[in-house]
Amino acid sequence: MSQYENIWADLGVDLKKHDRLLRGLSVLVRRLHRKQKHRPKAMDYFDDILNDPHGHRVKEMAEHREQGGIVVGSYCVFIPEDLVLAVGGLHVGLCAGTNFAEEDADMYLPRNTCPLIKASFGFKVSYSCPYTQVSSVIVGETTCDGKKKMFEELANHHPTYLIEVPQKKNKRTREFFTEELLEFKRYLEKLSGNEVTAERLRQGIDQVESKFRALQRLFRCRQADPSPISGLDALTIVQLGMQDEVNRFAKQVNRLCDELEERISQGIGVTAKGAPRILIAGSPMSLPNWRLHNLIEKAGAIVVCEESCIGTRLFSKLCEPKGSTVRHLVEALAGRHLGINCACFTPNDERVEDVVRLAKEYKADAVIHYALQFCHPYNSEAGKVKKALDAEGIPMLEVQTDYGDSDNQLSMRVEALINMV
Ligand code: BJ8
Repeated sequence: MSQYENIWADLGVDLKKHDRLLRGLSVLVRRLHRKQKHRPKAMDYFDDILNDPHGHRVKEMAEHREQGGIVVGSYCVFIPEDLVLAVGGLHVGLCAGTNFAEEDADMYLPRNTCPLIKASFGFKVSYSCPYTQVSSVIVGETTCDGKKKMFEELANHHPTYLIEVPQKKNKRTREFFTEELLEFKRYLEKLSGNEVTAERLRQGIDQVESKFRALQRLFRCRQADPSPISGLDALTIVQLGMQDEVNRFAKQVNRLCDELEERISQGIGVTAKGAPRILIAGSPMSLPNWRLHNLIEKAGAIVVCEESCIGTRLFSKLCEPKGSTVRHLVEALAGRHLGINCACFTPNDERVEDVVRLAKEYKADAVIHYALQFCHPYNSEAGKVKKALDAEGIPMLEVQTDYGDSDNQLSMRVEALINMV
């Protein structure tokens, strides 16, 4: 029996289902992460979290709530963690990357719903995720239609708040989004009983952006040839950053980067120099969606970058406030978030430009455009991305998958791409 079982039970977690979930996760970690060679020593911190994914951090969150604090869960990088920190709250990313609770989700959502939505919602209605259970509120957003409609149903199962995200980027929608975030600020103040002062918000932004800077540093290390870290490990770190305490996480990523930079100076990598380098662009890969990285790296190539919200879209933009009042800072947050080139925007040419630029910066030999099944925004953009990459002579493979287990066909296509570059 786990030392955390009482906490999970108090949160209303279905212990039997949860036990199955944890066992499945531990098999995956043994099969994928532990089998890798030449891993950096400073992965020890992240391995400890993987070994105990719902333990220590869930306990911290449950204790925070017992002491009167709030925990805010969300499914999208458009929800600013900075504002949550400014009211003394904790933030947790709840997106799920497994079909574990698909059957539970199918009772409420259309079958042809994106697997990320089904998985995340399924965790709620199956009571199998302690992070979902510990959330005082889940904050949704109006990005894709599937999510919008899921949030309507979610509100029947959990306290929910919705932020309207514009679909176009211009001065008017930036003003609108600023007002939307100010409204969210007022909501958080009421929920927590704490006021957002300019000083607290500045501190919140500094903490979040020190995490972003640490991730930027990690990704710069991946530009080296040979890369000092596998794509699987780098992806896992970004995934774990959705739940971990922000300062501790940034410190550990920086500690890892010290080692990676040392490795780079000595020419030490996880593959031989010259191994095929792959950039993945598209739908976010939430924990434990490690399938594509595993296939690519098992075939002898290395994933050097993810153009994704569990990747560069999360951390590339920083705030540029034009003053120091709360309104100035919230305006800067709106600007930072509207700089995220999610496929839910139209037009969204900036994302196509990002993929081409990143492919060059990371010296990628090929791009895999990854879209989840029924994810219309990313599936629809694949053609434009391919055209732009074709013009630069960079090969692209278009992949569309769900969270199912069958790898055969995907594996053959990935190997064919790697043999070609
Ligand atoms: S900012 S990518 S985190 S919305 S994969 S649920 S788009 S059907 S997750 Fe996303 Fe925010 Fe955009 Fe990023 Fe819909 Fe597509 Fe599913 Fe998606």
